[in-house]
Amino acid sequence: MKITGCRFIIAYVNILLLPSLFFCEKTFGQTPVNQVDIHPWAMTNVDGRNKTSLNGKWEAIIDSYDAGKNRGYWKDAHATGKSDFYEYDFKGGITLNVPGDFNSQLPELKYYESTVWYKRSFNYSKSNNRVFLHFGAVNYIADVYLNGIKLGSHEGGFTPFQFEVTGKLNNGQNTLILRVNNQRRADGLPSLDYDWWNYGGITRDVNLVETPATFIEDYFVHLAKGTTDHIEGWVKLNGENEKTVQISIPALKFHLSVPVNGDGLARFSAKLHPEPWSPGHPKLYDVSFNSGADTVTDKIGFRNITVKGNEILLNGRSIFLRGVNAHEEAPLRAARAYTQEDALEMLNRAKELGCNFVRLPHYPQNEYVLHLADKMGIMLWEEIPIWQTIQFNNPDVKTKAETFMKEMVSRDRNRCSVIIWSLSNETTPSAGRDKFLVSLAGYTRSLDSTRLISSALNHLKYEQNKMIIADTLVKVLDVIGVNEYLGWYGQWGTPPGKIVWENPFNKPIIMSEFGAEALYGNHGSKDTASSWSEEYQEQVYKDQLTMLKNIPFLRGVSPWVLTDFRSPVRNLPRLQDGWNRKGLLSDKGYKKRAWYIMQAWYNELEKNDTNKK
Ligand code: GCB
Repeated sequence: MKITGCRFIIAYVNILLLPSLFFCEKTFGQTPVNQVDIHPWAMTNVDGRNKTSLNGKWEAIIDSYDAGKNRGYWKDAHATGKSDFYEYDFKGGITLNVPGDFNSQLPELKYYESTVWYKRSFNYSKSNNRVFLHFGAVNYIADVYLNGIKLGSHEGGFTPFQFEVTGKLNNGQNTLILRVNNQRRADGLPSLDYDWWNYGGITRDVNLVETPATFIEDYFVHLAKGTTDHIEGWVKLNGENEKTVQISIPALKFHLSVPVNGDGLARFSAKLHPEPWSPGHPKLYDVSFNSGADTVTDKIGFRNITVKGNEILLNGRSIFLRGVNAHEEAPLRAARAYTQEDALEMLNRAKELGCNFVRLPHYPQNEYVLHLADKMGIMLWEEIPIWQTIQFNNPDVKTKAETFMKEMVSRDRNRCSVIIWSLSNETTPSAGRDKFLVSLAGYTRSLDSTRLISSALNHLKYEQNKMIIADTLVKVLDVIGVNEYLGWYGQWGTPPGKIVWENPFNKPIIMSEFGAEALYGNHGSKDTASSWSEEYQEQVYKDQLTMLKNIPFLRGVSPWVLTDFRSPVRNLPRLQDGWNRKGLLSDKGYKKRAWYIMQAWYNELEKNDTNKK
């Protein structure tokens, strides 16, 4: 988006335009009791566990000056004597739904960016199990207190975290208090400026998870890179009591017992012939992992995704990604989306458009989205919130990026729908940026070497009629994502059919963003951007398709964006009113004219898609 400054880096222009497996045993280790854990890990597949939901109505205090930090709100103190008093109380105040962002729940919180304290009491009956408090996501910083004692903190609004509370719970009533702060930070990810709503709060599920003393903490099962008949993977135990892990895939008559090494890791590999997962055949297998008293089951699809020259290959066959971008928002409620129904609605609309691919920009969405995409046969791009300007020279920010990447990859690496891990969106090349992102690319591959690495780049050189990707990051990417807004932030200059894209990299290119704004129902000139009309947006899409169909090495597209979404930087009265209007669908879900242009092209492409069978 960027309203000021250059959209693309244009050099020599006189005409136009503005513009091998690595295991994180160290970081995954069990946190010693009493130690404050800054970046706690989270077990994979929380839904496959013995869990008790702590969702529901939580008591809350709006603390705009963040005063409760010094005044001890986590103590939940109550006056007992004649002369003492406290100037806060959860009782009798407001309540907020968990999960749910706080901004959309009360009118006075619409633009709120500061602290809200949350409280919830629950009963627990002592058992021999180990117990964990698991949070699907809290935006942005969470300080977590159990019965007046700090368990730890977590930074990052879109990934899960947990604290072990074994031995810390009362037999009977327990009180959980969270300080949640969604202030934007210069050293945050994202940083201060971005183009979506900063929904704060406990935005995803909260669960109390019970496990045996030794439990299955994490696992990764997949086809060996480039094969369709060779499954490999590992299972990581937490605890010391068990010496073997059993893995079974009953539908393939596969049952294996694997010894656990000194680090709690059981690696395996086997010749097997699963039916490959693809959009036309989204086959999932029940896979179960057992060790001692713990069993976890999952539904896993097997496919491989590779690149060869300019091609992207799914199970060895060339594919074209018919995509769309979609924020995690429920536009009808003007709120952060968080339910299964929200996820289904978004993916159904993408299917209706003719998509086999959805780019999830610019942060990891709810796990529901990924499970549904597995089931529905939709390929996904997942990204961490490195959006435009962040502090690339700040070592703390680098640590945060690695942590967010690790949290996303560990949560989702068993989801076959995810084919691309994206490092970042529209960053400006510099020595500091290159060092940071090159290292992040290596780190991501060390977490998962089976997927493709990409990034959405927007530094382009436009010379006469040639379009050249001018970003040094290309060298570490498997797939090059390009965001270009020709017809909107940048003028065409050359007729769309005459623009020649260059690709000296011998790598596939995806047009990861393009589009234009239009207010649904607003009609006007197809030639004037400032008409904000459906006709202008439609014309941009027609022109884009003329150009895109001419790019021989283009392997996918994802227009910006499926649905209008809320953004505080979009302040044109009547036309925007706090909404980014680049949706193919309006905030009420109505189709704009441009929708039909995309849909017709996708229908045409689908007819020739050999992967749909
Ligand atoms: C972009 C950004 C996206 C914005 C979009 C816009 O390049 O990646 O986050 O919302 O443009 O609408 O300007």
